[in-house]
Amino acid sequence: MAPSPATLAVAGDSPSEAPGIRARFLRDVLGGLGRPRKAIPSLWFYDARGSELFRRIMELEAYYPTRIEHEILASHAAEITAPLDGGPCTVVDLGAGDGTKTRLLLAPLHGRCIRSAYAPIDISATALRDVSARMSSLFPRLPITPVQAEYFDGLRALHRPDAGTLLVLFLGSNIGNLEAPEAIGFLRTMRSALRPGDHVLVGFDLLKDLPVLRAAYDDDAGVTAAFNLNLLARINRELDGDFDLEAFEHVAAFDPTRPAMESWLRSRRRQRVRVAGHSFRFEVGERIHTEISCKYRERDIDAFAATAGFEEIGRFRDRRGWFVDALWRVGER
Ligand code: AVJ
Repeated sequence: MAPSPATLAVAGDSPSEAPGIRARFLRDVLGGLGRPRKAIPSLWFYDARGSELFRRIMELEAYYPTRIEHEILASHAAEITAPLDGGPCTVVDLGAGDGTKTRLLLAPLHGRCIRSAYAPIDISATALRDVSARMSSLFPRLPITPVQAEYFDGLRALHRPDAGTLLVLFLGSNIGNLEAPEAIGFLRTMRSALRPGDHVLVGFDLLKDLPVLRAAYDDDAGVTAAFNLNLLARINRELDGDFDLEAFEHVAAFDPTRPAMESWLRSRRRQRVRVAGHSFRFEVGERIHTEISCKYRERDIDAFAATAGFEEIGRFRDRRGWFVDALWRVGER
């Protein structure tokens, strides 16, 4: 069946996001700023501007994960896709981003599987539209069903009856934005939505020298700082906020106990900020927690697979051992 351009329609096909998404953004921001330890979940970074800034982060010399994972996928695409042996298959892409890495895997699958399809899932309507348009020009006969959703909600998209075997991609160490218990819960939920024979490819950024980690999350060009601060600009734009962007600064630090890189926005002065009619006070130096990016040891990956009930069938690394893509399979029950 020829794919129609209608498959490119996304919830919120205007520059703004879907209405339900705005309500959740508002709830997370009011709830997060009302807590004694202020925090806003990192998924809200990705509006159109935030997705663009993240694309620029991925081009930075200092931000190694994208480049390295790209190398890993480029050299192992055939091995990674070999277990999906010719029947109908759907590639589900959690946090699809711009799809540069995904296309490396779609190319061999699309050539070999009888019917292959692509289901990108992303919180950003703009990113989804772009990745869908890009994939449909690269693979004109590939059916594409974009879903605008958070990761957890996106898993519901896995319940489609006719998708064939699934290859779920959770690349880029996106899993690192979840604290370990959350990550395990997420993988378990994913596992229960999958069927025997389905596969999952998960990217894990490994623990490494601190200067390398620090440079990746606080680059000299200030792109990561702009990415973090855009969260406040987005609140101003979408939630009628009055954050003074000059009055906050980007802070990134390593927490050895998790271990993880974490990001905050720190208030440079004592101030009061209004969001959607609500008022929040900041002391000098008070911080809003905005992101956790967990860093893994190889044994953490074993533990994740075992706890979530996957069988590992391959582990792919770069030469320096900085990043791992783990290929897991759902066994017969
Ligand atoms: C897209 C979540 C994997 O945590 O490394 C990059 C986002 N934040 N620089 C990461 C990010 C700051 C990135 N992930």
